[in-house]
Amino acid sequence: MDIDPAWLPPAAFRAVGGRRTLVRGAGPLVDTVRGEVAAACERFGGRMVPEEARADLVLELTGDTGDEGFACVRADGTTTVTASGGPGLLYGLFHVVRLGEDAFRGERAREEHRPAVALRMLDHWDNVAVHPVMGQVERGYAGGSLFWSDGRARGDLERVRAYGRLLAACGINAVAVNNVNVHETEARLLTDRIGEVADIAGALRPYGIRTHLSVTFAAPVVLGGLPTADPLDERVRAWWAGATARVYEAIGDFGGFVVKADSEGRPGPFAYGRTHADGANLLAAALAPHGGTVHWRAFVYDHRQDWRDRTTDRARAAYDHFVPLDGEFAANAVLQVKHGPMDFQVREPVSPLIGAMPRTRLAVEVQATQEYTGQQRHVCWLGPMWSEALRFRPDGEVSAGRLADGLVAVSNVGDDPFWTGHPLAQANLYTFGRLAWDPAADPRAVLGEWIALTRPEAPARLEAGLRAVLDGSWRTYEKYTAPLGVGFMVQPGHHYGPSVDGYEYSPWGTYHFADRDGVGVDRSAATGTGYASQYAKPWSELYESPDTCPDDLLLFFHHVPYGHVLHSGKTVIQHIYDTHFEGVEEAEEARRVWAGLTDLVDPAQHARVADRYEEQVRCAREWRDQVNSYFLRKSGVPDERGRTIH
Ligand code: GCW
Repeated sequence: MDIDPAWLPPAAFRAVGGRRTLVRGAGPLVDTVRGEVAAACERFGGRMVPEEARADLVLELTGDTGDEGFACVRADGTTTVTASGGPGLLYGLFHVVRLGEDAFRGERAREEHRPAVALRMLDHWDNVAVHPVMGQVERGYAGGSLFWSDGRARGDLERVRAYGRLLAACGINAVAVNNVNVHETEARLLTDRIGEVADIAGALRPYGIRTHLSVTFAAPVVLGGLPTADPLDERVRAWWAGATARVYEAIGDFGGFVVKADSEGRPGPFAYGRTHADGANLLAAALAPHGGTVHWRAFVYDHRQDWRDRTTDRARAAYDHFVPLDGEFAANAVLQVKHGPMDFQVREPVSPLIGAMPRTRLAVEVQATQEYTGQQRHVCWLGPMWSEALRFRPDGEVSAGRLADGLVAVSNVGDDPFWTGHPLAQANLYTFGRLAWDPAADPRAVLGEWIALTRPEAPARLEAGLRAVLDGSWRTYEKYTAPLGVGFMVQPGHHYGPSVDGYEYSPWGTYHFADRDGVGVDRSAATGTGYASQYAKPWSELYESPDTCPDDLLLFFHHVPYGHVLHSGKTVIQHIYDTHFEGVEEAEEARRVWAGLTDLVDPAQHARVADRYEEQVRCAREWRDQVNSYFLRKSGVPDERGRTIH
């Protein structure tokens, strides 16, 4: 099967390709721009023109827009894009592609575009060797890895280059090529196997993408033969400096390291009585002379807790571990924080760490791979969720300050011909890139862009159909899964499908505490774990009381009786029943809408999505029936509307 062109089908270049274009400037990314325009012209009959000739489109390396910014203006029949850096010129070209014919109509006042966030990154949780439990890609739902296959580099660099092209077209500029859980084979990418990483970096570079590597904190021991990985040991520091210098010999523009330390059993500084700042600064020092950055993950919590112990609250962990270290991290260390305090659930509050470390560089991590949101068998467009998180202001609506230096998504891409397994999951990847470029963008406008690019000739009925099935899909998914922010209730291990008590008596810190009287986790300061007080005002006050806590998050913050009345006017138990019935109905309706688009979508793609809708509806019914039956049996409260609950 051919590889799906995703949001860069040839027809997306029709407007550019039919015109006379002048590209002015030199450098590798300018060559990429030239190559793109030349290919489009070949297809659509336009041409590249020389200096003196009249041009419809000028793409020019000049001005002062910063490396990634560009300006666009149209006057006297010519559209001009200027940029002071190669990446900016490339982004400017893709901007014109997005505008399509509009780029060549009338006049356009000069507009400057610059990314609001400097680092826009995808982390691949790809293993080099197939892991006995996690497989080739940890939490991967799109086939194998684009980069690795069964212990080796996959070698298909054309595909990697095509991937880089798609990423550049939505504004992503960094990729980490291996899993943050760094196993034995993968550890060696840092040393004797760096050449394989260099090949990938070479294929991504023409699209302005820097390559990063996940490394193990124990590398000096497992690769260097040292007796310790203590960050304050001179031998350890020298080993990292040497290893890092050799990485830069192979990859001159290498981005840096990603580290998961003291997290879910990975090695880290705690073993040596050192702090996470000591750990991060060790790697930061090795990278600094070369201009690299260490991304140090804040996903540190006790994954061996006793479910009987109600005083330990996993949600508190990142804040408790890291806030005392504010100000201690090196300038080229970035703390990478999951957007919520738990783990990529369908509904979580924004992590209180965001905004609480003003003297530390921060990157926010979201999960495009749909581990907890339907595993790319369900349609769940996450744009609105990410947008809510990115618009969150730690001190209320007061500051418009900088939230993060970086935005990172765990990639949802594999070697699948549609890239993302579920063809409609491509929308998540595109939306992530565009929101990373501009976190204030309206996600629905971004969805519109994605539709227009992906299907340039789409009749209104297709556009409306795609919007109908994608727009509300996150809320639909939320409705038929765990209610009111309580989270989890998934099958342990693989995390697909319902199991209400699946994690209730486990060591993972993921409980809902349902009993015959009520459900939810008391995280208030007055009577609970105190998590609510990790927020600044007004959030700490708002979350503290069930009276002011938003309905969506009620069970995340409070344990309430089933008869507790929500702001919506419904009781908690009736809300659970109603949303679960509605969620299934909405999934069925989406399946119906998709079925009506048969004549407008490529048959292979239509069939793939139609199959997945069968599975989504089956699974949604399973969720509905297990969750509703569970709560009926616990509470004894019947459904007001007398529907079938088993
Ligand atoms: O969500 C959990 C996943 C793990 C993952 C971990 C993490 C890479 O279940 O598979 O490990 O988060 O983010 O480190």
